Amino acid sequence: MIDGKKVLFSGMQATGTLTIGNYLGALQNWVKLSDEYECFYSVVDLHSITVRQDPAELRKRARNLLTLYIAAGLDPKKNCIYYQSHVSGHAELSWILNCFTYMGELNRMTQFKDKAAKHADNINAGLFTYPVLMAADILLYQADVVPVGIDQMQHLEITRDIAQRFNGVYGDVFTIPEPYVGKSGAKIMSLQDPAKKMSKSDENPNASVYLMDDPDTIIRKFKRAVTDSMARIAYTDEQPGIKNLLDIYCACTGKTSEEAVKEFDGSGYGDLKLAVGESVVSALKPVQERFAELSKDKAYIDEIIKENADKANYYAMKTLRKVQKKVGFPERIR
Ligand code: ATP
Ligand code: LTN
Repeated sequence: MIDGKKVLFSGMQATGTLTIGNYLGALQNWVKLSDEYECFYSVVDLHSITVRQDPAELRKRARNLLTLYIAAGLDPKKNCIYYQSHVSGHAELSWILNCFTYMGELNRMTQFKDKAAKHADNINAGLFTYPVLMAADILLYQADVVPVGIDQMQHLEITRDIAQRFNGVYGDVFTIPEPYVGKSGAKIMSLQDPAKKMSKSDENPNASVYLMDDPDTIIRKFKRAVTDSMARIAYTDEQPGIKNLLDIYCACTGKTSEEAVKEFDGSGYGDLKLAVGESVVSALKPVQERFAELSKDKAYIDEIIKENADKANYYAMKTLRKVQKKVGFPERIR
């Protein structure tokens, strides 16, 4: 609890251009929850280097991502929006938690298996212990809730296991966090292969709609979306392409899948694709406009970066000092 409010933590990697999967599955929910909780939203740049990055590119993308958090509607005076690398507590707590995490647990992580297969030439130890750093992110702020897409549930479970194990030894040190997954948009699929998650690192640009895509590109990508030959619009697993389009539509408009199915009763796939494309264009328009405005204001963004790093450090240190004491590190002499 901070000032009587429950705490929320979430983060995203600056590993590419955000897709509507990131927006509808995570960022949009962050904005919805931001009044109710004391929020920490991090640009998790320590996580990003588990895959090789070009330094100048990473710096640029990290700044764009931080700006995008604000453009999406998060008020940086109320929400702590900051770079993970500006708070050394993340790495320090991560080390300690590494000593409370089993190899066997990490071996089961599907994201590790996927990423290791994708980057076979660089299966580094950071990639393997990535979930421990994520646990440190969350536990450092004593977060009660963590809004994420479905793909991150396994990492939330291991976070809870690590926290419970630590608490079992040292008493109630960490708050046990709950995941928050939105009703629609929790798993947006690729437009070219609805069996695959839409991902910012997909090589096929038609598979993903990027947050910064212009309206014509968005409509074109939806027109090309892979569907089926069943010629009916229903929300069912038998029609994953159509289901995905309906999911996107619902996440953009706030409608339920029943309402959407009723609305498109009797329509052709072409009409559906166009309507979904248009709903995405209007959902993204304000974000794109604010992003363009904010990007011009260097001094404002710099001030946010500084202020919020200080705030994050303050809360992070509180937990870190407590943990260091619990595990038996000597007290600091002032
Ligand atoms: P990468 O392709 O680099 O692995 P990614 O697109 O999967 O990246 P992340 O940075 O891993 O994105 O995820 C940021 C947030 O967006 C997480 O909360 C994640 O659950 C959510 N997210 C990512 N992809 C989707 C998706 N297709 N549908 C819904 N949520 C998603
Ligand atoms: N692993 C997450 C990003 C992430 C995160 C976090 C999300 C790192 N630390 C803490 C929630 C809470 C991903 O989206 N790939």
